[in-house]
Amino acid sequence: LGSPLAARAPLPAPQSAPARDLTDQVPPGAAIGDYVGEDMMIPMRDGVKLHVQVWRPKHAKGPLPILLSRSPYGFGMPQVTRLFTASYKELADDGFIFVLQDIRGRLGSEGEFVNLRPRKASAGGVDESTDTWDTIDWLTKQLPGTNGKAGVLGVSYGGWTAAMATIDPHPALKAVSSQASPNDMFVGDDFLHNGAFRLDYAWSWVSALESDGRTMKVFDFGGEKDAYAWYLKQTDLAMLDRRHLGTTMPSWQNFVNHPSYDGYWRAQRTTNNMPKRVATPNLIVAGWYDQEDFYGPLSIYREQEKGDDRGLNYLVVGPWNHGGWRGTGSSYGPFEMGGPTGDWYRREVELPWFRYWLKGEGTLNQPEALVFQTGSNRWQRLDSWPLKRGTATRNLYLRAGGRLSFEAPGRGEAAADSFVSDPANPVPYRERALITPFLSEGSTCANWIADDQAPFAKRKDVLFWQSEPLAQDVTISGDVAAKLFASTTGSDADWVVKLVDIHPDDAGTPAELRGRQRMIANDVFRGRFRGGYDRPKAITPNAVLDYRIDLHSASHVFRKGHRIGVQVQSSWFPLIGRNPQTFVPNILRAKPGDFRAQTHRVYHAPGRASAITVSVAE
Ligand code: PG9
Repeated sequence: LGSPLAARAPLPAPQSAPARDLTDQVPPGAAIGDYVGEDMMIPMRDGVKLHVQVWRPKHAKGPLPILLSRSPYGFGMPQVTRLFTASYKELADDGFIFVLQDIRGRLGSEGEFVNLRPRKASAGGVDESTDTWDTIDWLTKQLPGTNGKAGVLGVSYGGWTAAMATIDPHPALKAVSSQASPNDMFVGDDFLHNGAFRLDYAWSWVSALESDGRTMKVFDFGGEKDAYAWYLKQTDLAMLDRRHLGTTMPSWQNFVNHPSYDGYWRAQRTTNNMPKRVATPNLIVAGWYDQEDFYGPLSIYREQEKGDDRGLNYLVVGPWNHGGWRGTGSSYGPFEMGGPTGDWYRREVELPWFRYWLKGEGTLNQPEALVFQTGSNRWQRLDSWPLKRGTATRNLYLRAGGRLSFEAPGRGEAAADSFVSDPANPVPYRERALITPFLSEGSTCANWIADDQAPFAKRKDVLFWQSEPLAQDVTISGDVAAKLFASTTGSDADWVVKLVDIHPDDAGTPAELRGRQRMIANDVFRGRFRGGYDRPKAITPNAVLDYRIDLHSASHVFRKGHRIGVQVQSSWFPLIGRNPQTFVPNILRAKPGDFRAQTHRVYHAPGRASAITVSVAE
């Protein structure tokens, strides 16, 4: 294909991945600042005991509320120290009784771990909500020094357990904050996006959690540093666990056995389990650059909002990657955010939230949606998300000659652009993707969305459109979607769409940003699911079909002098496992011979006008 990336960028210096301390017991006499810790085992209704660390201030002036975090990853002392001295510092300084719990089947807890354990099937059953109920019940009755109130807080898996805590909540549960919680693993979170398998992440995560009983074990890639090279060598993905680990892993085999949207995925969808009428105050937190769970929090907010007649469902979206609000949050990659947004959020939003609901202190000055506008670097206090008024839906049309315009294509304009998508040479998602075992600290993988997208626009297997330099600022606020009219010579295809903000390439722009293409919205859609995620179907070769691809939402100002750009491609490796481009019933079982190069076309003619739909502030 003559890819300009064929001469691949040199590997950055190898990163050290310090081993995490996964010992989960509190050492005797452990103290962190004013906090002292101890281990306890709490009985659940089925007799299984779950391990918790309880940390309380030595010099508490009176009874304190409980803040519970529930996780499958374990709480080693270095992590706990970091919690109290950094990421939970504001809460810790104010004074709470922190309870850190290993969920069922993990580390010090008994029982069986089930990844994203669905809601109990029968009255006597257990799930994460019953385990939370039993934990809060025991703590409020047995633990001295509590004020009888509890909150649940966590990020990602921990955010999901916070969301699940709202199901049949314990009367002592007064508020939660579900942060970066996944909602639907098939549609948009960690493991698949619109049915396209997130290969690199899924393998790293499942092998870390499910290859060594209750503890974490980072997969050994045998010294390979280049993720693109390692995953390209892996054929027959259904057998990856048996081949590399000599065993099967439940989640991996579930991915293999549920190639389309069935009861397995439906039962896991968080909002299918959460109460239809919101009864527990929930501060839902999301990051615009969340590389793992961006769909989750925004879709949970939106669906819960339908049953929020009591006004208990709130949204915060900041300029952060996954969990970035637990750090300083001053920048993301080379993009400065105008101040320490993470510190500000923890001090001014999260702490008042829990003080108000759990201690009855302060006032709740929380807008319905607190949304950071990127590009202008300002927080907006909004009555709704997305906005109900003040924006107009407009199409950014993909035009002939690589032009992007708010004007629709006219008659006589060239009808389509095409490219050859070759699974033997998929488009990388980073110029040089490093192997990033799950939990390897200091990895840059968490920042990949900040990467300059300009090098990819030069590839022959990436279509690229750009606007003229903007005569004035263009502000978008709300949903972003792609409508593609497209065809393939094959019988299946992935469609990846990226919306980018292109910085001017001039002396007035800081060197690092010159000509840089900043990602504003993106996603992938697996063509076979055009008729529904539960109805995979071969694509008729050469048929022009329309695809609607959810690019989620954005709040961004494209500055005067910048250009708006769009890239379309059909692979994104190894972020997304390759589509063989020949329809096979199960892509994880595809054989090397199924992977074929195909020609893909994107149309931009009247009646077949491909476009990106945005909400432009009026
Ligand atoms: N994104 C991670 C995850 C959440 C839920 C299930 C699987 C993975 C996490 O960071 O916890």
